[in-house]
Amino acid sequence: MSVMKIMKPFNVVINFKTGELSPGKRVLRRVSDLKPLFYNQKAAEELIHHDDPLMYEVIYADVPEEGGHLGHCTTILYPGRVGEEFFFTKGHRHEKLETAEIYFCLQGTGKLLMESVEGEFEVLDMFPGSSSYIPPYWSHRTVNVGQEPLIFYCIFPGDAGHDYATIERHGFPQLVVERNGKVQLIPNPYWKKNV
Ligand code: PAN
Ligand code: ZN
Repeated sequence: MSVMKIMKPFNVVINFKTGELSPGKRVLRRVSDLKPLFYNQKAAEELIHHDDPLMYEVIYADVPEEGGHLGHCTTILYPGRVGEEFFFTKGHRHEKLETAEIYFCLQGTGKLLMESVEGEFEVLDMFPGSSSYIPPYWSHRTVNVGQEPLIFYCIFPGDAGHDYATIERHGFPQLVVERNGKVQLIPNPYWKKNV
């Protein structure tokens, strides 16, 4: 016999063009919220002092953060750069490492960077209709490499939890930059392999 509270089924409505999820709870992330994560700290400081641009919004459906439930949200990652680096999400691994996630892209063009706990690195393209499976044990970060907002829908186990500190310490193995008008992945000199 389950000890979970029985809750009522419900709908949320997602606008595929804007990423609005309603009803939902919105979290905003500005350049200052991601400050330690940028390769070019001087460029980040300049942007923060100028107008501290909004990088992304996450809109969460109201679901208990418990096993058995499925957390779901939209992310709207705006186009832009800090120095050469395209705007990205903080990136995290799940506190409960053995939990997976699905990212379904609604609008825009992006890269999904992933690193396993063993230090393997993988990148998937995100485009309208792409549905990316992030298996258990992989850290994940999205990068907007286009001119439009990158909008995607995420579904994850309610009890996954978010560990941001590990990524803040280690970084990802590669950076996504614009050089000579092109999107390029280059080695991250500050990356520390997970041990
Ligand atoms: C996503 C992310 C969302 C924002 O819902 O949380 O895209 O990225 P950060 O959490 O790295 O700021 C997800 O992966 N949830 O588990
Ligand atoms: Zn996640």
